[in-house]
Amino acid sequence: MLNILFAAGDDRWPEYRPLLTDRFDKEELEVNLSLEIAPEDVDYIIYAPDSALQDLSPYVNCKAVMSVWAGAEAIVGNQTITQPLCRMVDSEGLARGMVEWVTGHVLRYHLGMDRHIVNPDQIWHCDSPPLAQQRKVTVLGLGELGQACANMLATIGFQVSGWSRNLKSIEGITCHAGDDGLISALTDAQFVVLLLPSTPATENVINAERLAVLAKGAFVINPGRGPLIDDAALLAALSSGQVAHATLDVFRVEPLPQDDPYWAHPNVTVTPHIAADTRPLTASKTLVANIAGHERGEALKHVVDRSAGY
Ligand code: NDP
Ligand code: OXD
Repeated sequence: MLNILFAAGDDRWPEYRPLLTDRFDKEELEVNLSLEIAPEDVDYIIYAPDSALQDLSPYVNCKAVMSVWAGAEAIVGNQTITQPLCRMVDSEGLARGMVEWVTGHVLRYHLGMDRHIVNPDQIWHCDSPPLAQQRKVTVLGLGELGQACANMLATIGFQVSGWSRNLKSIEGITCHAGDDGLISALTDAQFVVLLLPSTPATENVINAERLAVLAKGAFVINPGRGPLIDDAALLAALSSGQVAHATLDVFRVEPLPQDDPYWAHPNVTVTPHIAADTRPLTASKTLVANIAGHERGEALKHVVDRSAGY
């Protein structure tokens, strides 16, 4: 019998409980899944960074902490988590949501939808948009989510470049890595999609110098994390027209304070950190599969590299 502590928020428990139970049954694992278990008896913790449980030091026999979030920046610094820490990777739910959100926002700008949707003067805008193959899109971060988005955008026909820490080889995507690679990836890009984790190395990766190499009138789409952008530099680039419009889903402070200039800016679309939710149905499948695999002696999947911060 495995003891699985659910510490991903009591509000999430009613939805997760039957789904996790069903998945454990399918894996033929006998478990005690509960909100309360004596710490020394706990085998695995299903966790969320916003959990009331912050001191994990009493869980001395815990084999792994499995976060339901993809981003790990809020937990990598928790010194009481000494157990292996796994993050959420879910190609059937989270990644699909991100692909839909990113593709939707890229297509909005590519097709110039706004001027037809909001057209109070009833202007007959008859210039048709170019084809996707005439547009360069750069995706910063080619991990689980960045790669899924880059592949979809390439399938639609965009010229897609990507940037990551380690150089990748992905069919249909021009891949770059490292500092020089970043400037090459961004030069003349008409769209930039940020899907990097928030780490000390990625803070302000989008700054004045890098915004300046984009194509004039580029679009910036950030579903990654707020600290990836130097906000003052982005606001200046929006004022000068170097950036035509930005869609921002994540911010340094969330919810975004009412007096933040992003709210009032006519060329900024704010969405409230909804780009890609963890979907309990598919997330339960990946959580339980990881635990079941580990119990069979397989290596844990999606383990956070604490030294890299993601
Ligand atoms: P991954 O860890 O799979 O991918 C991260 C990518 O970023 C990798 O390609 C990695 O490079 C690259 N990277 C990391 N550090 C650097 C660096 N210093 N320089 C260049 N590239 C770097 O993460 P996911 O794709 O699963 O998620 C990405 C982020 O999306 C999450 O961290 C989270 O912040 C955000 N997110 C936002 C959501 C929302 O609703 N808004 C929902 C879910 C996630 P390499 O491949 O070489 O390691
Ligand atoms: C996540 C997020 O990291 O929703 O999962 O941002």
